[in-house]
Amino acid sequence: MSTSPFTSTSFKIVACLLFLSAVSHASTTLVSPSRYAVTQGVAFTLNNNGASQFLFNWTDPEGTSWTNIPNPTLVLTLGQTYTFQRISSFHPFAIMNDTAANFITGTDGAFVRTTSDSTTINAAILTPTTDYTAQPGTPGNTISFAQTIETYWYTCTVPSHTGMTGQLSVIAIPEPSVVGLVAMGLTLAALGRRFILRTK
Ligand SMILES: [Cu+2]
Repeated sequence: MSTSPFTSTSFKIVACLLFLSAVSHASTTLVSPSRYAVTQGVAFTLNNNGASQFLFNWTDPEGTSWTNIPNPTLVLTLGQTYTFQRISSFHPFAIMNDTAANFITGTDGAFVRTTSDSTTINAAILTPTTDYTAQPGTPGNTISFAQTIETYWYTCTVPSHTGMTGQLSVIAIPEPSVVGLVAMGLTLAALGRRFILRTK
């Protein structure tokens, strides 16, 4: 009796599971540390950790909830609408265009503004600015973000709150699909190779 895990039947089952996991991935995928691909429109509610970070909360359409994620980089999909709502007092949340890259440094989850000049910050906020600034409150107002393919940035408009900053990257093809398909291909190739070697 064979004890090989790579019998024809088990190989087919593994291949099917890998394929299903690749094509039916969740709306939100943690692509790399602090970098989240969110492929369907969701409502982000924004809390904060003092004056140092925004904390993002959202629930995917299929029901998965993400809670108090600090300053995530969000990879958003073109054609989807995302809303942002502040849920506590203070710390207005504003979306800026990519000119903000001139005064932002850091990496996913740890971006920092290098300026505290309100004129500079305000000049980068999408216009009309009231449409792209979520004012705080309990709950605060909601802004809607329908976008083009570009890199955007978010920040707290309080000039000295330099760490309340992050990136919104808008892409046409969801990142996890590409990553998932490549991973699936490599896995299947490796499994197939082992299977062939085993059956020789
Ligand atoms: Cu703030």
